Amino acid sequence: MEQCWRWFGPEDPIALRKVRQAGATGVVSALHHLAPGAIWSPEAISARQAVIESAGLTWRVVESLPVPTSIRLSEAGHEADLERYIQSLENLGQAGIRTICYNFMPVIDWTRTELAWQAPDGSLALRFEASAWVAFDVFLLQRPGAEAEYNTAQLETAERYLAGLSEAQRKRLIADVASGLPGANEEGHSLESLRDQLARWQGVTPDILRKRLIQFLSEVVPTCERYGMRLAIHPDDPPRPLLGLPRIASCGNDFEILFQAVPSESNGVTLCVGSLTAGSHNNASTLVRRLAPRIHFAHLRSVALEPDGSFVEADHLDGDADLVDVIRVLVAEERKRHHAGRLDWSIAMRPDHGRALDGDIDTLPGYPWLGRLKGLAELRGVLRAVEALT
Ligand code: DNO
Repeated sequence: MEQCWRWFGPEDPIALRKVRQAGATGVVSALHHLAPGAIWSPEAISARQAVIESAGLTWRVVESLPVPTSIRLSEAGHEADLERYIQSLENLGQAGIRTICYNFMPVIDWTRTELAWQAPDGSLALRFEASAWVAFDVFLLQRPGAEAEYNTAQLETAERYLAGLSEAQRKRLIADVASGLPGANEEGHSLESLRDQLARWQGVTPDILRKRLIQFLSEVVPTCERYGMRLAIHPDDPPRPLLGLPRIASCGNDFEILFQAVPSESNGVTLCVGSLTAGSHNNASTLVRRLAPRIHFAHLRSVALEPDGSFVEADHLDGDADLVDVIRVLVAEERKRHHAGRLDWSIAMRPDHGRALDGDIDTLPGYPWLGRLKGLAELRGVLRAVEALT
């Protein structure tokens, strides 16, 4: 498995020199300055490639090539956006980039209620607090119909939670949830614009969204096949419906439906262990075995899940998921591909997120320097041991 590092581009406070010193050889990046739907031109792609290569690294994975909302909503005129998406894929294929991560989550991408939860050792982690979520949805956003989706105990706990927050903490909660996290599909929202966006999605059921995703895949996969490229859908994070929006990449069945509908191996998945295991219905060891041939990219991290659905991002090897087992299965899968002569079908991995440690520099939420450095070092140790012993 190639050890990679997510780098947000020239604006990223972590220089590529540091990425190389961390021991990564591959870079996961995107042209974040381009709006979703804009064509990624050959010039823009090769300029980014040149910067990465001049640091002695390779641009291995695109995370993400965002799917414009018009396509996910199947709005009038979305065909032009689709053509541009295919053109971007074509340009990436020409440039030799083979793994493309994307997601189909509506309005809000990955979501947390706290971006600096202090762990007992003083490090700062991302956290999703169930009562904060209900408080946001029912009392701050005041989404029509939200109240009916929770039981009395949940509503009472949320009310108490909200009553305990200062004005500044309430503002913080709104900003943390609505403003969007790094790499998300859409620009951040205020409460007002979030309500407007939700209105756009009224009536879109999971079935409708799934059909659109399958349609999208059948349109883009032929281009991927031509270049030996692999699409890797990112799972819903957390893997449950939020704000009444449909989420269709939350469990093994969701992915299998996609694979059956569009059987090409170019239609694959990003195994984001932390996203998937934030749902008690998912087990990392089961999923990695079930999805192995379609896993083209792995986000390695783990969460500690609580009975009410709250979760906190744990240290990489210390959450609920058995990452040693996950790595063992991925190494075996990759070897199988290599033995079959598919030498460039390696599985890229990156340490996903990390806790901010004392001495860390100010970075994007979830993407600290020291926390990820520690994560990558631990994962590399496991990888080396698995490679040597299996
Ligand atoms: C969070 C990331 C997501 C991911 C997108 C993929 O840390 O895993 O932002 O990049 O959902 O499309």
